[in-house]
Amino acid sequence: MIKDIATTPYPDQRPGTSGLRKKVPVFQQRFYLENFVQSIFDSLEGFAGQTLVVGGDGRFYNREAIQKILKIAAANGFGRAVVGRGGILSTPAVSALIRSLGAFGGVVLSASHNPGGPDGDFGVKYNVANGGPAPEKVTEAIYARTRVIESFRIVEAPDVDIDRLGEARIGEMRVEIVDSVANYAALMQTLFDFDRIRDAFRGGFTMKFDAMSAVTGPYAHALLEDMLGAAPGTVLNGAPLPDFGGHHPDPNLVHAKHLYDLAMSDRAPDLCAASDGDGDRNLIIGRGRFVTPSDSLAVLAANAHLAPGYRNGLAGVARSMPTSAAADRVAAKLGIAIYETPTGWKFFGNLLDAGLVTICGEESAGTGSSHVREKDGLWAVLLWLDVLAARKQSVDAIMREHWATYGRNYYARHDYEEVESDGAHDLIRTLRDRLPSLAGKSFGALEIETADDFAYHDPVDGSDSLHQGLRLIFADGSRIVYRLSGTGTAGATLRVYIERFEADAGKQLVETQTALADLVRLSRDIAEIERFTGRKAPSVIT
Ligand code: VG1
Ligand code: CO
Repeated sequence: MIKDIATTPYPDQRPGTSGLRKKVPVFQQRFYLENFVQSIFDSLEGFAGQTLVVGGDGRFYNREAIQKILKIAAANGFGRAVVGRGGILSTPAVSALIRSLGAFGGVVLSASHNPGGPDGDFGVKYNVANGGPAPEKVTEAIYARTRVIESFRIVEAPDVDIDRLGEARIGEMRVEIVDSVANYAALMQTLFDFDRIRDAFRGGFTMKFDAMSAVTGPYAHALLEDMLGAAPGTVLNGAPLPDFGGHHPDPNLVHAKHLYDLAMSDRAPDLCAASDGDGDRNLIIGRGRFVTPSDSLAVLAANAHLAPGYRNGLAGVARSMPTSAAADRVAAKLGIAIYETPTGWKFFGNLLDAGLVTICGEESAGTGSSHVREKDGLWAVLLWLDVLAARKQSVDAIMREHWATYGRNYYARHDYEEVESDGAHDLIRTLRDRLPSLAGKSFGALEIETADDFAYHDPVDGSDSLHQGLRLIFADGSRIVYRLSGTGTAGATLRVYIERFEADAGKQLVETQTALADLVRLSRDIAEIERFTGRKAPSVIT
């Protein structure tokens, strides 16, 4: 039976960089989730009888949310829902399923790398028919709807057993519970030379992959250990837990420090890798060599043709604006286009759909390609494995060669997390007002050539996105970029991105913090970070 239930709007349901993210208790407020989901459906047209994919990273509240979403989807007229067993689907697996089923869209339940549990974070994101996150005009329509919503529709029915493969019904809607991994694993087999990678493992190649007690565990066990023959025990923390074992499932040098320490030790395997809560990010560390995500994008762009799925080369490359320009140098050499987009994967969708680019990446550990419309953690690991197997060199050797060929973009991101919101906004506003006076100014040997507020004009749909980060670009190509996070759930997070190019092969093996020291100092002084945030130093450096 379909019920129409009266509700009142919540004022805070504006999707950020990647969906709506809030603390679990916020989502548990009466009708909070229902309002948002009904607002999603109210902003869409033409889904009667169509398919909706639903899944999440298994964090606390995933199961309850799925039951509610299924009942609301049924009441709104979807014909079929496809759900990963146990409610588990990684973000790239949702994207792949939407595409291979020809689904109308999908709902991804995740707050990505943010901690989970009863007091942790939860998130809801809507993906469209191309498999990618809804573009801004859709997310803004959803938000507008949440401000005026008066009721939602829901089927009154018992919960569906999401742990058993097979079919069920809610009202008129069919519900299919599918294997979380199979479709995704099949897609990976079309892209990479599994025989070659298997040979490498057989020949003694060693790796550790840390699933961080999050969604990629089942995928990594199946792909790396079962299909590719990596030694049992290659996958660490491979069971998804609702609270990720109490950790941040964030594959960076702070939350995956144990992996970094292992890679730098004399017990180091050939490759250490990790992924985040929802499986779209990746961390790559070779024996004795950490690869920054920006460099990883550049190396993968330069070597992708070695993998069968990219044998014919790349149409183009796209990177988010704060990502280093290392990929630009590869694109220039390959004679292909490079696009610079705002932060967030939703901006790559149009470029991928139009066939303008094949590989995309963000400095925040996200890399992906035209195979789906999300960044994809295990895909990046598999492409690295395939490149390593093809080139038969170490990660370190490949990086050194890459820098010698293209030059090195030293890069770091400094995060000032959970600072007071007013101060952070004041900092940005003040700096934005000063931009015109900063251009042409010199600080020691560093001269600012351009200072602007990044705006993006989408070449495919003609839309404009303003205020996407403040850029200080120096005469030697160095950059400092400032922006506020759009995924945090407490206070504000200031992100400062610092980059310097080094063409001289003799100066390419300096420690990153040393190489960037002058720019780091300047980044704090120019924006008066301490005055506005009360912080002398960042909380996380990646
Ligand atoms: C961050 C990253 C951005 C990424 C986004 C979602 O956004 O900087 O590059 O696309 O997270 O990734 P922000 O607005 O906090 O800087 V995920 O793995 O959290 O879905
Ligand atoms: Co993620």
